Amino acid sequence: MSQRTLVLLKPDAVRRGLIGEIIGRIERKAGWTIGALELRTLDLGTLEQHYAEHVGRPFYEPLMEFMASGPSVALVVEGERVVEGVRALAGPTDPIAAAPGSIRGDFGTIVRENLIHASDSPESAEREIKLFFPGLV
Ligand code: RTP
Ligand code: MG
Repeated sequence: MSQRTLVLLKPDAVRRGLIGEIIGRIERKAGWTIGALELRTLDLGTLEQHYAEHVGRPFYEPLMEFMASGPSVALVVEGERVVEGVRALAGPTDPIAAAPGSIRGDFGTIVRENLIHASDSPESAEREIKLFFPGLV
């Protein structure tokens, strides 16, 4: 089943020079393609909408500050089961619990600075794609 998902390479991934490494892993999956891609420092308005589900949680404010701390790379990935697939490549939220071989497992240590965001459902993906790439059909 072909799908789309919204992926963010977070500011830690960009600062650490891991854009190529992470996009390379996504790109090498058979049949997956990149439908849109942009380097951008995310503004608080966009981030408030993106992380609306986390308002009020203790990690919300530091998360917003971190996500606005430098450029991120936003991309749309298209292909067979990409929603589940990119989250599998990323690994679980806590990088220490993430298996080696996953992006977070290979490169992360801090829960907040876990390198990558990927939509958690096809419905979230469509909402997030509209938010980050309003011109994309
Ligand atoms: P994401 O939304 O970024 O793809 O990550 P996720 O689904 O794996 O994790 P989620 O629960 O949606 O949390 C969003 C992001 O908030 C940061 N976080 N910090 N306890 C903490 O300090 C904490 N918990 C979550 C992470 O950056 C996480 O990806
Ligand atoms: Mg999430």
